[in-house]
Amino acid sequence: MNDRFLRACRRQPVDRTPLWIMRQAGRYLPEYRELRRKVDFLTLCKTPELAVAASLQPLRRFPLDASIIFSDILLPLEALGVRMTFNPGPKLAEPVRTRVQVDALESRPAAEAVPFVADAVRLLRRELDGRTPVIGFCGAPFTLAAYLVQGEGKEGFGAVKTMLFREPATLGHLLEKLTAAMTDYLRLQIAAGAQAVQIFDSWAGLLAPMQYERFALRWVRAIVDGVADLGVPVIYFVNGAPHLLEDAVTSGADVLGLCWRTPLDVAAARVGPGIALQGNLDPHALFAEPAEVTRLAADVLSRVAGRPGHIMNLGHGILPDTPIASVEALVAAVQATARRDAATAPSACTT
Ligand code: 1CP
Repeated sequence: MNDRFLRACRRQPVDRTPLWIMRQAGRYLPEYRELRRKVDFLTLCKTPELAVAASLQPLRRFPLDASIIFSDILLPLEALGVRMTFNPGPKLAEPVRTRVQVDALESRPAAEAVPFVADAVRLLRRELDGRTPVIGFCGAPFTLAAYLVQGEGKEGFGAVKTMLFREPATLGHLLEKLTAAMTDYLRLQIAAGAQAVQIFDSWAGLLAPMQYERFALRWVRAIVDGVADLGVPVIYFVNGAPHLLEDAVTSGADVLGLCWRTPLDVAAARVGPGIALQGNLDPHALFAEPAEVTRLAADVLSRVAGRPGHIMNLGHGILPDTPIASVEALVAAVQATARRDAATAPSACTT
């Protein structure tokens, strides 16, 4: 089995840096666009055979070191009774803005509300047969609340920040419910066979350190604690948060996923050696010519070369118009590190 991704999560030695790409199944792949011409996004997520087909698409093209279940961070909110559509971003039937609405959220077990996710994990494990590990995921409570309160994706997510300052107790109550639901949801995925999980905090960077602990980090810590007994590595991806790194590292996760804004060597010095790092090539770097992509990827890799625990990735999800040739250049740059390491490592039979 290819376990270099899991080994890097645990800061164990690896033959080369593992690579996977956030949003690796998606619209930059012609075969994904083809699949989506036949079926809408929610049906794709809710049909295990189709979700697994989407998860496998990037692995057919590129020798990636991990596979991620095909879904969306908002989908498990159906367990709370939230209804949504996608076009292409999420839109909720009704934003959740009042204490009465928060109190009315249901708490159905994920196994009942979204059983197709567990089925997809099982099927993906079977199809991969050890070729790569399977990553499960969820949204972090603050990031989910940002969508729930706003009702859709929106620059700045002003509605949740307004609630934070005007009605902090209501937001706290919402975050508590989301934390319980996401703990249950990750446990379901791990029980079905997910070998690592990632918590996406895509919008926690909108918070100042004064609010980050109370409204984002403590809930992430509760989820990490809530799955710790299951023994799989946890990745905490926090986007847009160079001002929060020293706090984020206290989440308890095994791996800190970084956005592209902080050079990895700087981040490594700030967080210390006790946690693996994931990232962090700027997704827009993939719009450069392939030779430049190679150079930029090599730069990211070199910044933490020799530091135990690095998983190569982008600093945020891959963009829909990304050229395939750029992903190939990224893959080649990661593979070149193994050849370079082999060339510079002392030969085993010289002594
Ligand atoms: O293989 C994979 O990695 C794809 C699976 C995946 C994941 C991990 C999808 C499919 N979405 C996500 C996570 C996700 N969804 C996040 C966290 C990662 C991040 O920060 O990028 C977020 C914030 C969302 C919310 C979301 N869903 C957006 C973002 C835009 C917005 O309005 O705020 C979008 C475009 C979606 C829909 C969606 N999810 C996934 C896909 C492929 C799509 C596009 C739907 C389509 O047209 O096919």
